[in-house]
Amino acid sequence: MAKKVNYDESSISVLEGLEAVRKRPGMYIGSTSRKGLNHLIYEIVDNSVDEHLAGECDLISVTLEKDGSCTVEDNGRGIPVGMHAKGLPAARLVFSTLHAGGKFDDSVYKTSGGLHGVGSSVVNALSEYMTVDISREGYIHHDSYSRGVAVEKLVDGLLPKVGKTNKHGTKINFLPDPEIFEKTYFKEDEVKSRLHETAYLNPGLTINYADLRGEEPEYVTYHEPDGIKGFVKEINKSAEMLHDVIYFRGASDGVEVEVAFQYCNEFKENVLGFCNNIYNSEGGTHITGFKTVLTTVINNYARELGVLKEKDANFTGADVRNGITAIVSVKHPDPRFEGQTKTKLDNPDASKATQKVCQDELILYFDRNLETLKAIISCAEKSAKIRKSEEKAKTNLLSKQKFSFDQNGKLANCESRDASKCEIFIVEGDSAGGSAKMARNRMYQAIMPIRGKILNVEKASMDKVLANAEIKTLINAFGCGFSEGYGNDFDITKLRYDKIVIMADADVDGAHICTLLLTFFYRFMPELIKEGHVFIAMPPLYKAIPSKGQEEYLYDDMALEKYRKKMEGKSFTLQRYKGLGEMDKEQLWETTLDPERRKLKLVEIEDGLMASEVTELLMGSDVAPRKDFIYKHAKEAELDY
Ligand code: TSJ
Repeated sequence: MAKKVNYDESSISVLEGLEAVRKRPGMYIGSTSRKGLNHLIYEIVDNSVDEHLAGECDLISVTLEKDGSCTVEDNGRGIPVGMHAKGLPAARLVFSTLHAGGKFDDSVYKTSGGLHGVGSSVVNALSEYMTVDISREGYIHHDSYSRGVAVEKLVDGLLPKVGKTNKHGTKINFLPDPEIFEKTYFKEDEVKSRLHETAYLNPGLTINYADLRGEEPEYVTYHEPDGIKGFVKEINKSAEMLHDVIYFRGASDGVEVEVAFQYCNEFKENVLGFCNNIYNSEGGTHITGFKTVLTTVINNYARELGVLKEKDANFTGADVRNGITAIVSVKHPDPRFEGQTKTKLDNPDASKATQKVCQDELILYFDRNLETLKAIISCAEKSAKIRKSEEKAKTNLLSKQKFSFDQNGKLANCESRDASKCEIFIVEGDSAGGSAKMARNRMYQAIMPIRGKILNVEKASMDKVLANAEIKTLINAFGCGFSEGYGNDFDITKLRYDKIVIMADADVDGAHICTLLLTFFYRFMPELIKEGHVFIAMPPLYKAIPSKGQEEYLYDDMALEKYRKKMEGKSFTLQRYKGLGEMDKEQLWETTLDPERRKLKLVEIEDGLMASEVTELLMGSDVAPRKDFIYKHAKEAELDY
């Protein structure tokens, strides 16, 4: 009897806890857009990774099921199923209590990822259904939930046994609740990228991925025995590498530090930080620790070798990192995070430990590998040269800025000054620009036509971009300055438009212009992209005109295929748009400008691997993959707004 009362009480508090999650899901998973959706998977997978870190699991499988649900299974010990002090089976408690850190036995989780463990009950609360199968102690123990509420009947207070087994492990299947999420279709590229990253960070782990949703199922196995060394190799695979990957590890003050890096002949830097296997998109103390030591060490060697003379100024940190791809991965017993997305590692001892380990190991390595050292120093020299020319270009730009504001009258600004409602369309070509100016809602939509040809960004020639009149007009129009290398004039709070929309033809030239603009934003105003202000307009490729019924715009070949199926037997003519210039102003409004009907692709950068790929594509010298990237992302576009 006492037990029963107990159960009721805990189930009530459970409900209240998870009800809060359903009321304010954003508070728990960041957002209910697709980003939040994919996080559900990561929350669950991270638990299995923790089991791996505890030394108890070496295989995880992640399956995107046909019905839209996701299954995560591991070969760990299985979540304990015994009766917990609170009168419920331990496993049920895991899925029905909001536990800070999400772990009911923290001794095991010394290295788990800080804020990221909030999860399994949150995922449960936000799932239309969730089923749990735990194999341990000879049996499969089963449980099930609907929107966070347990629906499985307990047997003598415990989870029902639904079969015998000599295996052990945990299997979770869940379907994100469409009442909560704007979209419930997992984005496979992001899931794969994240799983691949997890495999690099856990060299002893194998992750089997399956996507059973399409007509052709997809299977991928991620196993990366070379760890972060392999990760760096993968990021640099299409670049001209200047030396073998340098790798070292060490520990100091109870913090483990692992570093891999390699320089390439590219004008970019890419330093990724991880704490307890979780990517820190905002960096943090481990990253600053590494950068500080690298800058000092390289400058000291440069003076020692006479590359820098007495009168010369030191290389800046950015100079020293010119061409580097680096991964700094630390394991910390008690990680703290700060920053806008709480992904910036904040522990001062992580910086100290990283500095200690890097200082010792870098000197040990460079003393023995002079050729590599020289190659790295010449990267810094190149960067310093370019930096100086850019500084000049920027000074010129800034001094002329006030007078050059929209000299040639090309920007058709909007009337409203309410930045949250304003949009600016950067339109390829004067004729499309002209139609767009006529078609737009002039209250909220600004139009800036640009001609693509003049804007030819080779890597390392951004000074030319800055000299471009149209780019100057853009910088002025955005109102928030820009930043690169030295100083930081960028202030996103001054941004005059909530959405910056690139509108280019769906052909090679259009893709090129798109790339150039994205490169420009990525390099000089990365916050615009990180904070979700940059979009690519998706004008339709076709207009279908049936002999009877409504005309329809078709945005890609998939849509055309669907339309063909729908119209089977009926006749229609197909008009193909070769470019924006072919549309009259009504068509342009209907298809590309009207917030109710248009399609915009949000430009986003999610995890470390993806960010590196994007950097590679946008900043690298290889043109072909860059084009593919733009096409692919354009093809995957959906209605983001
Ligand atoms: F979090 C979760 F419930 F969603 C979940 C947990 C999801 C998945 C796919 C796996 C897991 C999980 C949990 N895998 N392995 C474990 N291990 C434990 O919970 C566990 C097992 C044994 C012991 C022990 O001390 O004997 C301790 C723990 C934490």
